[in-house]
Amino acid sequence: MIWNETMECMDRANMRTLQSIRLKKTVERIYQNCEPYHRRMQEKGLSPDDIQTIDDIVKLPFTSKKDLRDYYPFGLLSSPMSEIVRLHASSGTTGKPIVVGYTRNDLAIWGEVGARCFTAYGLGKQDVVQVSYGYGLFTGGLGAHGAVETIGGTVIPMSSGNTEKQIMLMHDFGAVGLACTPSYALFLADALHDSSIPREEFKLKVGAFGAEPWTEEMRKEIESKLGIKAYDIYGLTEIIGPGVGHECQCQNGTHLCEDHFYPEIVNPETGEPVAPGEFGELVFSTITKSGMPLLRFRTRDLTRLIYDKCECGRTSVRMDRILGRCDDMLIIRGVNVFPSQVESVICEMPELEPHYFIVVDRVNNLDTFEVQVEVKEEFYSDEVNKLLDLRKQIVHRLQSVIGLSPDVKLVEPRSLERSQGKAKRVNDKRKFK
Ligand code: DLL
Repeated sequence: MIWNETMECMDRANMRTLQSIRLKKTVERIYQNCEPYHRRMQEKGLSPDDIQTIDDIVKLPFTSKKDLRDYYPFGLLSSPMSEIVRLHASSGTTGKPIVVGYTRNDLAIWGEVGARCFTAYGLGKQDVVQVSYGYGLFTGGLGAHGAVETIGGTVIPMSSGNTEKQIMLMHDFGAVGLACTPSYALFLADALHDSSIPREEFKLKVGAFGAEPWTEEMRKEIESKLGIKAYDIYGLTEIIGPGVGHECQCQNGTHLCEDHFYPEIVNPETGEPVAPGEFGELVFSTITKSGMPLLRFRTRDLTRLIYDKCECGRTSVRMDRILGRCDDMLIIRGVNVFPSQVESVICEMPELEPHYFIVVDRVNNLDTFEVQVEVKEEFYSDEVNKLLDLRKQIVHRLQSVIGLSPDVKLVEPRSLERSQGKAKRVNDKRKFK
């Protein structure tokens, strides 16, 4: 099933015309209403008249996560606060999060693109869908929620955690769809298996999994353990949240909603466009949003674009799986974590040396997150209570900055390995499994 055939199956020439019109309008809006963009365009000698077609997009300046941090919290809005009806946020590289404001119209766009995703997975009005992404500032919960409501399905706003209850309600409410991170899906699969309820009593058929990278092998594991079809859903806070792209029944690439979010692939080092079909960094311009439209946002995600027509009938461009990131962002239990956030907490505590090491692993399908940190000589004590107290403080601080509680290991001064060149601060063991 296709939610919006006109847009999802439009021929390429018409799509480019539509994108040109929408880009032009967006650039005019931003130029008039957003001072930092206005200034940056002027510095490049650009005015909205220089943008006539979508091909002119390469003239425009890039936007990065750093820009969102520099203009924190509302400096990149192109609408007055009175028009903003919702705020979401995700991790920045240090203490402050990055913030996105949505107008009512932006929320309608989000519902529309989300509806395309869930329709492509074969879900509809008659279906109950359990949303087990976190609700709150993270876009996962409310994004998937809006999508299910838009298709007229019945949403269970479960949020993440509380596994026993997840299994009970999935069973009792007859959930056909499940939306959560792929790692949580695997965790739920084991819990479902361990529960006393037989699989035949569950109606579960389809999953919408994203917010973190996952592999074909993981898909196979989820599909066989849960006995469902597992589909990819892609998105990022800066652009809108989940719904920027989705797989279809062919499970052969993630269709992008390119009538709203125009994708480019650039060389991550030079910023130059790569040849068609080549891998590089994914860049998005929002071409319909009004609250915080962004031009040429550098996602740091590495992938490639596929323009061949898909067998499902959609003509929209597809992206390949995300190969990784070209920055050091880690995604742990679906939460974005930058080593620099850990560093900023450690450096502000007088008891600690600025030497730390992060170890991430996956045990029983759940991510583990350990932070080893050196305690200064004068604070390193034989008194266990003192150290336990310090450990508690660090966990508490990290929890409030990152939104996750790591397992903190206090180590003796000068015990962590020093590097000769670039410091190696992270061991992500998950990559090798
Ligand atoms: O993770 C939005 C989302 C929620 C997407 C629920 C899908 C489902 P952020 O927290 O801003 O937003 O993180 C965005 O997560 O740049 C990718 O690196 C990664 N990511 C998101 N979806 C996928 C996916 C949400 N399907 C960052 N595959 C992005 C691989 C993904 N990576």
